[in-house]
Amino acid sequence: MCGIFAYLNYMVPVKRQQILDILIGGLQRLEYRGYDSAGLAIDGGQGECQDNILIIKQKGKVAALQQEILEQKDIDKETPLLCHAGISHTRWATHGEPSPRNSHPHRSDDNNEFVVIHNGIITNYKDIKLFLEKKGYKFESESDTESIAKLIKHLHSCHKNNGVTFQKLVAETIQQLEGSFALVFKSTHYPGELVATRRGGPLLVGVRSKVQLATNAFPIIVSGGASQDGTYPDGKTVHPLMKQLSSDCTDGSDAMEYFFSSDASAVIEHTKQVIYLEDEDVAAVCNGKLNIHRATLDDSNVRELITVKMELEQIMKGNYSTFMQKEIFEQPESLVNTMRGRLNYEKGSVVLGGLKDHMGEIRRCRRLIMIACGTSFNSAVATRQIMEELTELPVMVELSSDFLDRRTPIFRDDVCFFISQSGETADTLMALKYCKEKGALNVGITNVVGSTISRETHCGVHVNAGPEIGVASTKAYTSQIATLIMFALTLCEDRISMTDRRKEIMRGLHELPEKIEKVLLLDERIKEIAEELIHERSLLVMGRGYNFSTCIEGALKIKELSYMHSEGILCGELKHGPLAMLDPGMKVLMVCTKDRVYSKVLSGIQQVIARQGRPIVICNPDDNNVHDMAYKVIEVPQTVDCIQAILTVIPLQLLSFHLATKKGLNVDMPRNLAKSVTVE
Ligand code: G6Q
Ligand code: GLU
Repeated sequence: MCGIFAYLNYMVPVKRQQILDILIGGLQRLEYRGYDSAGLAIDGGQGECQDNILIIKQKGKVAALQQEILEQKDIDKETPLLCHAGISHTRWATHGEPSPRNSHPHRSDDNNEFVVIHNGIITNYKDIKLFLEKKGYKFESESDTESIAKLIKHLHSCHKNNGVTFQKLVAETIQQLEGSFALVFKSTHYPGELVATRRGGPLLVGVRSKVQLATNAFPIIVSGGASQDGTYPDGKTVHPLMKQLSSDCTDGSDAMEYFFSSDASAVIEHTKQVIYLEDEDVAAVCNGKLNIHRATLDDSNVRELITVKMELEQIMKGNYSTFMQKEIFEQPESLVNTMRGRLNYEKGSVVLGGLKDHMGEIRRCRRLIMIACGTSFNSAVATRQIMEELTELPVMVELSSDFLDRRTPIFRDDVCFFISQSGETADTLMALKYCKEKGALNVGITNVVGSTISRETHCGVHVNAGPEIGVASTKAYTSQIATLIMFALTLCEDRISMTDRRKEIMRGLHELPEKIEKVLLLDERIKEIAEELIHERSLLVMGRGYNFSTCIEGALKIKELSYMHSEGILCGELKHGPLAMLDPGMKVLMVCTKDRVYSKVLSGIQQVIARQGRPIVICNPDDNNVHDMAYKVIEVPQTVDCIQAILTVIPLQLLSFHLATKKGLNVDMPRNLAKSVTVE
């Protein structure tokens, strides 16, 4: 995935320097989404001239782009520009190595007549490229995106300047595209205009106006509908907002600013009024007026202007060195937020508002299937057992990509959960579309409000962990587990036989934040252990039962942050092969807490030390059995068995953080990764 950010000011005087600062600031907020190269496009030249577009782009992080801008000598940064459109992009390369020429914006020709920024993959770009090369177009990069820039120029030339609107050109262009995209276009033919569109990639529009807008519902203009200035075919009806914008404003109230972005975190410091675009929407700003067009109406004929609840400090590091560290230490609070208004311990009730209209259907289902990737998949593994116990239903956990490869049979009486922090992961989205076609009831478990999965599922629950910026998921993971446990509790609330078990689990959740605070106090001890482990060639993490998810999630954290090999191993499998990896003196991590499989894990520890292994064991306090065998122990408070995984994973989150820090690696933006993988 990548970061898209664009800014348009209309009748608002803004200097080029300020515009550059706004664009760079937007990219910095989005850098966690993709960061192997960055670029931007603004009106070049001097003063208000809009007849040429200046593209500046560079390999590396946004800081490298900033340096490139500083080295540009002939930019007039001081003349206020009354109307300007700028676009910017942080890339996560899929086609063509990170390099200046493969970076975005991509252009249509040497005159930069059309420039475009893109998130996603155009799967038919080679066909488009071949067609355009036969028309004489010369390509200069390996990126699939360049085909889009040259295609829109080709379509423009086919119109032979017959006054085709920018919006219509973009609509024609995307009809030729296959694959996924979020796009923003700029052109010398349409100065002061931007057009944005999406299919499978997130994109929103922030709106800032000096005056209260006439409406917060933007009607969709179906192609063949209203003309560019928002008047409808009858020549009379005018888009309500247009009244506001098209009236002869003398008090400057026609002044507008628009912010296009991949997510709200880059917009909220400017405005909290945003519109989430849907697939196939074409949002065009012309003469300061925003129109949203579609070729065909979808199930809603308006787009709401909503107020984002995210606060700026939520996306700042605060007193922490990295977002990941902040998010690890935020977990007591994020779990409180996850349970707020849902778990009422005193009343013994759990209410998940987002599901209430579908609980009847969910109760009648024959099977639960949890579908996700990466850490989100691990949260499904963490809760499968309690889901089985409390629902007495078969529960499947599926990796989205493998689920799609197998084309797993899905039935109308299945309930499918799509667990995704970002709500934009392409594989999980594709799995959602597959399950929709099969007629299953689809439930979204997401952390990003307004994300595609949260909007395309029948119902769902926001885990409410707050914005998670660090690429390595931590607080969203523990909140996903708590959310899924709460779901399981709602499904058995009418089972008398489960009353005591429910009470025990609810008490465990209620006490959880305080117990997490205790685990976080281990930070210094974990840091010392990290220094001891940093030279290990591989870190094996062993456990079973409810703690097996901690093993695979801990191993994933170690891999993605420290780049060391690590593997989560089911203790029950040790003697079926993995034990052969043990060398005398080899340090292994093990998780052994007091639950139904405690004695089996103890025997696993014995198998390790029988081969002179040196286990570092995450266990409950004062466990003499473990103390007698372990090389070192990490003690976490005991809690209910199905909640214990939330406490046992935190030492491994901290360990991976310290391993990465000790190695001088970028904790928030590990190499080759991105916060949300919006490409298959
Ligand atoms: C984990 C990574 C990664 C992530 C998956 C799924 O630390 O961030 O494994 O969990 O890419 O992302 P979503 O949860 O956003 O679908
Ligand atoms: N597929 C495009 C490229 O490789 C865009 C990748 C992205 O989403 O950043 O340039």
